[in-house]
Amino acid sequence: MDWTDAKQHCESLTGQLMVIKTQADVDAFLQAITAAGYQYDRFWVGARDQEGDGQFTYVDGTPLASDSALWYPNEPNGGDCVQYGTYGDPNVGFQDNPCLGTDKFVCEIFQTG
Ligand SMILES: [Ca+2]
Ligand SMILES: [Ca+2]
Repeated sequence: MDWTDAKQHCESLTGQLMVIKTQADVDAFLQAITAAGYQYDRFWVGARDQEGDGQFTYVDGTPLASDSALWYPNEPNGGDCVQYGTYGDPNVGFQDNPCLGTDKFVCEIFQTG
């Protein structure tokens, strides 16, 4: 799915497109994709800069700083929707890419009780 379809799919499941803010979030993401059999892949995450180039916002409304240490080297560099993953080398991080690309994604599902 593209970024928008992925976001809506997660919302239809009473969740949200994965939000990664901390190293603990990164660890949970890597654990989830490894458990699902993925490696060296990239996944849409719940952040984009719809409001203006370089002003990234998570789907929960909080900002994603363009100088966050979670960005891959030399990113962001002009894309609009954020992916997180590995890119064929040991590094992992955010990349901004065209929103209409088709890619995997991880939903966070909210639970009560
Ligand atoms: Ca952009
Ligand atoms: Ca980019």
